[in-house]
Amino acid sequence: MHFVVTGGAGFIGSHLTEKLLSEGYRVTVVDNLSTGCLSNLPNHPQLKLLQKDILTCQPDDFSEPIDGIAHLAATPSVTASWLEPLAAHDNNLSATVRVIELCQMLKIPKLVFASSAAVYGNQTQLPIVESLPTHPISPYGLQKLVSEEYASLFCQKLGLSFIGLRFFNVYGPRQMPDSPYSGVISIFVKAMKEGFPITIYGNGAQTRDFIYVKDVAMALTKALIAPREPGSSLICNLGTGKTTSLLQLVDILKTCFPEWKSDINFAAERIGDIRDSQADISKVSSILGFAPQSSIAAGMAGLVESL
Ligand code: UD2
Repeated sequence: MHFVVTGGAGFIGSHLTEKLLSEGYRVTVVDNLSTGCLSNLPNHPQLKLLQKDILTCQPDDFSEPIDGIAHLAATPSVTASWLEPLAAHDNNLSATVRVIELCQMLKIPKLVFASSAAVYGNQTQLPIVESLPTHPISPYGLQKLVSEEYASLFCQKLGLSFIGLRFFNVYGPRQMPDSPYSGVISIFVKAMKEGFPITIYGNGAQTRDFIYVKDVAMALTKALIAPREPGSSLICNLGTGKTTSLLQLVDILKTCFPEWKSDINFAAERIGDIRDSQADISKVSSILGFAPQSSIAAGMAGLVESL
């Protein structure tokens, strides 16, 4: 089978690409390398790179039949979506519409989409089940939600089978630590590795459902190969169902970096931050047979080992 991965040179996309290749599939990565890097990709005879923005892709860019497309290319930043909403709209929503058009023109039977827990906004009812009302509180969350709705609307018309996975907090090797808006784990790991202090916004009791990137790659692979009815639409949470507070996270990281002796600073809570987040993963478990393999401690050890 041959799969296309948009954003395949990025953090999550490169792990998916690796996983698909390791299972014997052929992969075409579409990436404009705006945030992805060539060094994230392996040298592999079954891998092709189309260095292009998905928005400008034409059907004749693809020479062989495609069994499924995983659409991960995006501007994955809440802050960027506030600062440059039109650019984020192009990269997060118009790009999805282009992918749907390509599915139509190239008769691609399966679309798997990287959605986000950001579609839920502030939920007080935990764990979060997919049936709760969505209420995005950022342009980014809105763009992910409308992308899901576009795909659901078109899939019936096109006989396309659509799976949207709402990622919770993904971490692991190749996540960029260099922006203040990067994931907290990549920021803390970089600081501890280099002996710098870390800053906790709020009191550290806030919790997140952190999922290791290799588990995300496994779930995406299952979604790509799962037999599904043509024209069907499925939306699932993708997390571990477990939560970790920032203080617990720091304790685990201290065991990974025993030589780290710098400070933990506490600063005001970040505006717009949610307090707690936890996925209900019953749906992805029962329909796709997904079960996370890495505990937070194991994932963190994998991440530290990769440095
Ligand atoms: C996640 C997603 C974001 C969006 C949002 C929706 C990531 C990286 N971000 O944001 O894209 O989907 O969920 O709810 O997955 N923190 C510190 N110190 C730091 C950095 C962060 O204390 O140096 C705190 C931060 O204030 C927050 C927690 O760590 O309470 C997690 O922050 P994050 O940026 O990793 O992820 P989150 O859940 O805010």
